[in-house]
Amino acid sequence: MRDAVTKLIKNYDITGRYLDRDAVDTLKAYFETGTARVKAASVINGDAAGIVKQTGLRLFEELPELIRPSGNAYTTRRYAACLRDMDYYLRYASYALVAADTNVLDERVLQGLRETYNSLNVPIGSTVRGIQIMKEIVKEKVAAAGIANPSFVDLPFDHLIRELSEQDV
Ligand SMILES: CCC1=C(C)/C(=C/C2=NC(=C\c3[nH]c(/C=C4\NC(=O)[C@H](C)[C@H]4CC)c(C)c3CCC(=O)O)/C(CCC(=O)O)=C2C)NC1=O
Repeated sequence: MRDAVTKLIKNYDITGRYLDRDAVDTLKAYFETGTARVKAASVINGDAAGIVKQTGLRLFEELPELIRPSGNAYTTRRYAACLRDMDYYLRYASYALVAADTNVLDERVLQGLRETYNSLNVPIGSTVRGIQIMKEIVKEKVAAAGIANPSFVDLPFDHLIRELSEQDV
């Protein structure tokens, strides 16, 4: 697992360089956005269950076939598994926000996920839609908490969306 700082130091250490101007700019940006990123994470932590619940409601309202008898989220067990997955995405997105790096998502969430979903017929497009809805809800809450320019919140969600959507080769 890595964050923006360990990633940077690792890259400079590999080539035995002192931190140059680019590195300092990257570090400055990391520390300048630090308070906002931590605040966004605490907005998430403060209402994680509510965010997951709202995401589910909006997703199933938009795609009601998911919870009909032929749908993948039909039955109490699968409905719960779906919301649990959304909870995983939210929790790991909050880690990635604090780290200012998406590596934790690659290592802990995305590895093997598409294969698992494909083998269980979990619809990836609908899951991606769920993550988009969750991103919007989180951004609304972060903005409502008075954090200016909440666009940095996009990073982990967009990464999950991009990696999950990727076509099979
Ligand atoms: C922390 C990293 C991590 C992730 C991400 C994870 C995902 C994950 N989701 C699973 C299942 C599942 N995932 C879903 C999700 C959905 N179905 C839908 O129709 C919706 C579109 C969607 C919710 C948005 C469902 C319904 C299952 C159960 C499928 C089944 O057992 O038939 C499974 C199979 C094993 C299980 O049921 O627990 C895994 C491994 N597990 C992990 O440890």
